[in-house]
Amino acid sequence: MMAALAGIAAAAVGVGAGEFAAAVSAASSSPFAVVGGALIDAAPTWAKDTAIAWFGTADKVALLVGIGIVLVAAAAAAGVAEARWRRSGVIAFVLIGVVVAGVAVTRTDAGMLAWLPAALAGATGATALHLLIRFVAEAPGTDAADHADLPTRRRFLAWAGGTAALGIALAVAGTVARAGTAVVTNVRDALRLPRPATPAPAPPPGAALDVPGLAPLITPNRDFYRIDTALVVPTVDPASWRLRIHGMVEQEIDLTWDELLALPMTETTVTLSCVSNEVGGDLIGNAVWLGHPIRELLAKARPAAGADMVLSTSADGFTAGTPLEALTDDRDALLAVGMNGEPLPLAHGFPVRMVVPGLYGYVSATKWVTDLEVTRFDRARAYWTDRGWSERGPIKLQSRIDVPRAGRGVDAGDSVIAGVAWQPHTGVAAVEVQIDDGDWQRAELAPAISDDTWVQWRMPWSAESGDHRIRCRAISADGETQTEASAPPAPDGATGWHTVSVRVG
Ligand SMILES: Nc1nc2c(c(=O)[nH]1)N[C@H]1C(S)=C(S)[C@@H](COP(=O)(O)O)O[C@H]1N2
Ligand SMILES: [Mo]
Repeated sequence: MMAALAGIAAAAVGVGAGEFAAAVSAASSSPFAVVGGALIDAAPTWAKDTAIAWFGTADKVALLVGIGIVLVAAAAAAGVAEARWRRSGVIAFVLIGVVVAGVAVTRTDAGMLAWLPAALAGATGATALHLLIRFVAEAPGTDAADHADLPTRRRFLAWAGGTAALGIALAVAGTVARAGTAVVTNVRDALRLPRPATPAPAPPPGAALDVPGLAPLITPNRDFYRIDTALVVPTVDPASWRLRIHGMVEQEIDLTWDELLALPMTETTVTLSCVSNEVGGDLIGNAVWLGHPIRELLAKARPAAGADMVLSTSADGFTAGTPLEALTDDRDALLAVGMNGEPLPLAHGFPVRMVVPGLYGYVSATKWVTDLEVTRFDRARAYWTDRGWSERGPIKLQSRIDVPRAGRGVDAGDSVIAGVAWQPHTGVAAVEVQIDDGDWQRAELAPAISDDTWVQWRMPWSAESGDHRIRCRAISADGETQTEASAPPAPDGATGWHTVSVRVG
């Protein structure tokens, strides 16, 4: 009996972990839904017809309940087996996890991490069973479990009950997160954003180079890197969204979603980078943002003399400290509502975020923003500055080689080297490339959309057989040459030359 309970409690925590992981990760492959979906697809027509005849529109619920009953029975059996033959139950849990993970990746809507929730569920369940069974099986071959002394039984029940309760709590938390996401996703899907009073200029002809493997000039939303501290993506309903501008201002401002959308909208293309982006890394993207310039709102609020920072706060408590100047000068720092022609995706700050050309995200790009406090750097601290990162975060001059990829073979003969270079709000004047110890050569630089965006570059290369080292460096519109000195991301952004080693054969 105790062994069976151990199995069921372990299954509960495993399922809870899996459902929670599915709800909060982009994977969203709930192990239950995966098994249910696969069964529906595999079931012969007569079975489907019978199910519908028996259960009507509740057929799917009936299916999930059925899967639950089978799972409880299997888990109880695995517990009993584990008590008899050590590892057998644990292995059964792992196998179930592996099989469901395998099914998950073959589903048509499978994302890259589709296997994760089921794998986590199996691993968690197996671990829990391994730990719980220790109370039970002192004497292999006998069900010593039920003869355990009272204190042992009590402790077992407490642990098994706690484990099962944890599983239920995780599953409930996952369901709540999913429901919130579903509601806000529907609101987002129904939204029509206003047309910009100032549309983004079209990219100049030739701005997008035709080189396979080169990062696209505009990063599609689904490929745009995501960095934030939110375990569960905040779900903010525009109907209840409000922005407060306060602190060292003459006029406090309180803005609703409808009021924001009624203001003139600007559209602008801006490259956003994470301070944690390593040299050659991909925590960077370029998008067309739609929003209202923050400088207009601050002009209405009238910051007091002596203020030099705006502390922005998100719905989930994240904060960033942005130099007041970057929000009041002529650059297009936006309170953004749109990204590449759509409302902001939930993970990128729906309904409203900040985008400030020239500054790393951690000091400027607050997603799900709800509060702007005008203050001073010597009075307020922000999330990452409290954790040792620099107070100021201008994006450093950088360049990256996208083609050829490191470690990939290249065919000898006519080839091409290509990449991107950026220093938003300054602009890039040139990119140079060095092959092995040769001279630095100027690459062809495509025209930039603006100084706020990255720029693509390429250079023809007659690749000779052998191993080669390719490096690149950018020269900014200010005449600065990208430094060779290599620095890690902390505390204010990585530097160094991106270097790629390739074998030509
Ligand atoms: N609310 C909130 N906003 C945030 C963050 C965060 O953790 N929470 N991270 C910032 C960081 S470090 C970066 S690099 C950018 C990334 O924006 P993205 O996920 O849309 O690419 O968001 C910024 N805005
Ligand atoms: Mo970041």
